[in-house]
Amino acid sequence: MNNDFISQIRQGDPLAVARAITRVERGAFAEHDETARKLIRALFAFTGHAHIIGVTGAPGTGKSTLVNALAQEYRARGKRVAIIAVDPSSPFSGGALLGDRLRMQDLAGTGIFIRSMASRGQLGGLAAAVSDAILVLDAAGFEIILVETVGAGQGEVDIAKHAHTTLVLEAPGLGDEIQAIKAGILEIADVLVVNKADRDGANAAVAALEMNLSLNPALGIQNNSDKTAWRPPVIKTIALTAEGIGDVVDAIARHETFLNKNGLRANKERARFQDALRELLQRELLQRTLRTLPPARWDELIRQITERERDLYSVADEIIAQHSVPPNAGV
Ligand SMILES: Nc1nc2c(ncn2[C@@H]2O[C@H](COP(=O)(O)OP(=O)(O)O)[C@@H](O)[C@H]2O)c(=O)[nH]1
Ligand SMILES: [Mg+2]
Repeated sequence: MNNDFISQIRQGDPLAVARAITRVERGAFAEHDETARKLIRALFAFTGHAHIIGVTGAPGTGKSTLVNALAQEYRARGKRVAIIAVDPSSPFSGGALLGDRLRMQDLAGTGIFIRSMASRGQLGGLAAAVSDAILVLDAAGFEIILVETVGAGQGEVDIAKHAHTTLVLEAPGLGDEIQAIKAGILEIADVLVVNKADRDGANAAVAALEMNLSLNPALGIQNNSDKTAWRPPVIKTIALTAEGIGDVVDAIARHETFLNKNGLRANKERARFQDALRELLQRELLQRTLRTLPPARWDELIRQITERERDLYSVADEIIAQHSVPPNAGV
């Protein structure tokens, strides 16, 4: 790996950082990409300093607007900030692209790094791409990394697991039910934000969330032995006018202090890398196994299964026994 490139990334040079993310993104979706691996290997030792903030919630709740406002507030407080906007739902949606372009214009010249990433139809690849992009930004010295995801399904919740602090967004007027409760993402919230507080129903949404927190005392308990409790604060914002944004930044800081004081940051990191390593192994083992299996043999095995000559389990056992990778093969 070119040392100039690595030092440009580490200095936070925006073009080098953008190029690095393009490489790891390509690597995450490719079958085997040695460049992307070498890059992460070279950068990994310099990571571990950023505070990663996940922002999730139903489409239209105002995540992008809030993330932009948060980034500007952090900037005003002298922090180096980067944004990753993940849009797994609509990789080809012109609307999302247009929205992202407007956002980038909005942030042009502010020194805030922003990057959007789409799934290309593979959630597994997307999670790996986001995970690696976070590492690049961390190594590049960004102190705050904001990751925006649509909170609708399992894949998005997984991406939120990479965060040290997870914000769950609600907004009144998207239907009478609280989306986070419906989607079961309240469990992952460290800070609850009721955005669009300029609209009717914001106070009712706050009350519903507070009631839910009281009814489920387990919410907010972080996973440690002495069951140290963190009750997620519920904060009203008007992201459009940046009202309440300072309160959100303060709540995130309190959560960060709470994590550090109770040794819980390490738990978050363990959860994050356990997930990432599992996913990496799954992809690697599958790819390496299939690479040693001749296509004709694969077709024959599929034929045997469809003709009911053999069952799936014995075929899988055979493939694993005969074709899993010997050490040093395939790399
Ligand atoms: N009235 C009102 N509208 C908002 C507020 N925040 C965002 N919006 C609008 O809500 C729409 C969706 O916002 P966006 O940030 O794209 O939501 P996302 O889909 O969750 O990323 C946009 O038209 C925003 O301008 C707010 O605080 N009040
Ligand atoms: Mg958005």
